[in-house]
Amino acid sequence: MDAQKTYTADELIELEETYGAHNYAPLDVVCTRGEGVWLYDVEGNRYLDCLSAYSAVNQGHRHPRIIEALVEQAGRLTLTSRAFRNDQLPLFYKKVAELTGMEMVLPMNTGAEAVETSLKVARKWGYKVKGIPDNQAEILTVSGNFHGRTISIISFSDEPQYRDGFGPFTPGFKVLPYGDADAVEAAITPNTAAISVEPIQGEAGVVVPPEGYLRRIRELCDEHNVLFIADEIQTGLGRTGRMFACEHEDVQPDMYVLGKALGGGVYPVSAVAASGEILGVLNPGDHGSTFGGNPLGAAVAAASLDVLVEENLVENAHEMGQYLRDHLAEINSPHIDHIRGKGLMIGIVLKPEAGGARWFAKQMAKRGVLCKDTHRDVLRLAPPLVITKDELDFALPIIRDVLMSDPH
Ligand code: IF1
Repeated sequence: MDAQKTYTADELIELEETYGAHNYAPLDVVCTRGEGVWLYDVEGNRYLDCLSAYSAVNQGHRHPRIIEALVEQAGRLTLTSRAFRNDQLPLFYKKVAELTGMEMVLPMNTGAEAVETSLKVARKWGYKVKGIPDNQAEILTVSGNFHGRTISIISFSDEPQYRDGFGPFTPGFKVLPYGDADAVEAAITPNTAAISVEPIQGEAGVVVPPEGYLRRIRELCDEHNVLFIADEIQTGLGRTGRMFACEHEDVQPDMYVLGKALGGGVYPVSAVAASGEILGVLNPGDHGSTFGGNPLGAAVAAASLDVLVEENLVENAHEMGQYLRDHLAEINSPHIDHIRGKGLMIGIVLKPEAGGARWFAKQMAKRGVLCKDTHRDVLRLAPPLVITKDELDFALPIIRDVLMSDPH
C-alpha cells in the first residue's frame, strides 16, 4: 500500500472483497485504531468494542504495559526456534504454572494448536499411562462444541457448516449432549482417555451448563481415570468473573487449554498446562512448533498476565458483569427471550420471531457499539475486562434503544 495515499472505507472493502478469501462476512466497519475499550474506523467514528476479538482483548486494545513489553522484547530478540533456549520462556512457564496450579506447561500459538496438543497428549497419556490398547483411545466431547478449525477438531464438531466439504474426518471422538452428566457416565469405557469441554460454550451462544455439571465430570474422571480437559481459551483469564470458569464450581481440570487473551490482544500465544504425569509423556521430538514458546510471545504473555492480576481485571469483570446484566434485565424488549452468561461473557437470546440477531448487531454498530451475533438468535456481549461503569453507561442506552426497535 503506497504510504502517501489514504484509502476510503469503500476502497479498502473493495480491495478486501477482491483479493481476500470470503471465509468471513464482517460488518463494514473498517478499523484503524484501538485504545482500551474503543475502536476507531477510517472515517473517524468511535465504537465501544463489545466483542474483544472473541475474548482475546481482555486487557483492552493496546494496553500500554503489554505494548511496552512487545516493543522492548522486539528490540532484543524475537525468535530462535526451540532448537535453542531463550531467557523469556522459563519465566512464562513459571507464571502460567503458578496461575493454573499446574506443574508443567507446553507453549503453542493459536487456540486450535493448543487444543490439538491437548488431544495428542491425552491420547499418548491414555496409551503410556492408562494402558489403553494402541489406536483405541476415545475422547469424549459435547454437542455445540467449538475448539477451532483444524481437520481433527472439526471432526467432532456438530455444526454442519464447519464440517461441510472437509472430510474425511479423524476417528476416536464421541459427541455427547452438553450439560448431561449421566450421558458422560454412560459413555465412559476402559478406552476413554479424556473428556474435553468448554466450561461455558462461547460459539454455541454463551451456553452455561447446569450447576454441578463440571463437578460431576470431575468426579467421573476421578472414578474412571479419565483426563478432564477444560478449554478455557475463551472463558479463561478473567472473562467470566473468575480467573478460570472452572472455578465457578471449584473444579480443577487435569489440563487447562489457554489462548486468546494470554497474548494480551497483541500476539498469538496459547498453552496447555497440566501435571508432570500428563505432560511428562512427551519426549523431545514428539511434538513442537516453530513459533511456540518464542521470546517475543513469552514476554508479551507474561506482561498480559501481570496486567490481568495487578489491575484486578478478574474482579472488575465480575462487578461490571453484574452491573451490565442488572441493567440489561431492565430492558423490556419484546424481542428478548432471556439473558445468560457469567461475568463479562453475556448472551442476549432473542426470540426467533425477532428475525435474527444480525440485524440488531448492525443497528448497534451504526450507533457505536460493536458486538456479534451467533447461532442466528444470540447477541454476544463481551467487552474488554478493563471496562468502567461510565463506558457501560455509554453502551447501555444504545443497546436498549436497538433492542426496543422493530426490525420489520
Ligand atoms: C473463528 C467462534 C468464538 C474458541 C475456543 C478454541 C478456539 C476458539 C473455546 C480456537 C476460537 C474464535 C475463532 C474464530 C471466531 C471465534 C469464535 F465463533 F469461532 F467460535 F470465539 F466463539 N477454543 N474462537 O472460542 O482458537 O485457533 O482461533 O486461536 O474461527 O471464526 P484459535
